[in-house]
Amino acid sequence: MEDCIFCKIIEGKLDSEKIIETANSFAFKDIHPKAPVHILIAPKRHVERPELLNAHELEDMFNTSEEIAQILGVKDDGYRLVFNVGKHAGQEVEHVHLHLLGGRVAKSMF
Ligand code: DGP
Repeated sequence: MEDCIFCKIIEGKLDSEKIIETANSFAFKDIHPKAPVHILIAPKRHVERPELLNAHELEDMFNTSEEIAQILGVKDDGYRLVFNVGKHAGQEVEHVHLHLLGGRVAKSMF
């Protein structure tokens, strides 16, 4: 999608610190990290809500998350995976993305 910042990153038109790219996903460092490890995993296709992801994209995003956790050394201690959906969740970018946060003990969300 033309005016989508994440589509531009995925297409290489905007710089990012890429971690991994697979057939369906593109993973890169969050520009405003909220944890020592903060990676965004986005589907390559422009999808605006998680329920519109297809099974291949979902499987790929979760497999990619696990691979990133392994590569960046947070798998054993654990990490958080978060989708922000809509305004009350503070979603800023309308191209679905999974946040992977790790590298420190997370505060309880509840
Ligand atoms: P969300 O609130 O779930 O929509 O998260 C959007 C995240 O995207 C936010 O943590 C900051 C990050 N972000 C926004 N613009 C850019 C960018 O141009 N490059 C990178 N690497 N991250 C971005």
